Amino acid sequence: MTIKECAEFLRLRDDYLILTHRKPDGDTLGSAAALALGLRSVGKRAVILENPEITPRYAALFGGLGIFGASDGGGKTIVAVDTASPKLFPDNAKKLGAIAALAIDHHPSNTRYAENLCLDSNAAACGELVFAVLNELGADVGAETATAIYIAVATDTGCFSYGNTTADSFRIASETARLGADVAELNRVLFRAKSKSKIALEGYIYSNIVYSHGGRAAVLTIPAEILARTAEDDLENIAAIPASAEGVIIGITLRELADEIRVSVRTAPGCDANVFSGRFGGGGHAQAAGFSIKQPLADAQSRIAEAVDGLFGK
Ligand SMILES: [Mn+2]
Repeated sequence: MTIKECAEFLRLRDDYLILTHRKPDGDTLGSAAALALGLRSVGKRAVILENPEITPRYAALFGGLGIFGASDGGGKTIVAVDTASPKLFPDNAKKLGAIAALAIDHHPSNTRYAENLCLDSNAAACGELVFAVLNELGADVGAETATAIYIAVATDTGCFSYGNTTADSFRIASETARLGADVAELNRVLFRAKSKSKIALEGYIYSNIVYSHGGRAAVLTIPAEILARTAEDDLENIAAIPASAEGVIIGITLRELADEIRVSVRTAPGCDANVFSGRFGGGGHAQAAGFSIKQPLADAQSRIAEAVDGLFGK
């Protein structure tokens, strides 16, 4: 459905329960917070289902808004934001996600699990769509809502530096600044402030990237023992590091978790991360995608090496 139809849908219903995806990032949380606050501003009831995986940094940014809570979903209109597939909901949201009335999303890989879908894969962030929907709805966008939208757009664009950044991203950011988002402070918290454990992790990353295929591929493996002394917050955006090396077309980051190898893929234009990840049952965006492999690390590494051979030749 279009932005207009999405706003009309929201105008007709009430009692919203908003779902975010697992490993919640700034976009899913910012989109949910802005949607909840915007709906409340037009007299609707709206809560966000508590996400057990929210990290301390985002809990500090969003926790004080009073919009997170528990619910069994009974009688609620369930809306999912920034979530491409029902597999991506945290455990407490899986049942509810399966009966979602609406999904607002910007992932081309969206599996159309919700009854209604408002999708624009040209949007850099789901938050851009939520902002448009709220404007269409005539919602009162105050400083808190503007802040949530800014967090969504700024984090999904890597502070307006990734290839997905558009004129709309800047326009929306500009509007949120006018509406009261403290852009300088948010940028400091989101992009410059680092824990000492994050700096230590970056030290490991910068000395352990393995290049191949004439420097066009960069693979980073973060083994379990390094992850054990790393906070979840520290891992945000680290997948961008291997791909940031000059000349790299595809940067792949493997994280050795207890039960699987989680893989993040970042690519330069012309190399499709969504297609690459799709071969392993994952997906995402053209320049940023991911997947999981439930095999030992060495097997995952060799399967990925084979797939990279497939891109560039041996
Ligand atoms: Mn997103």
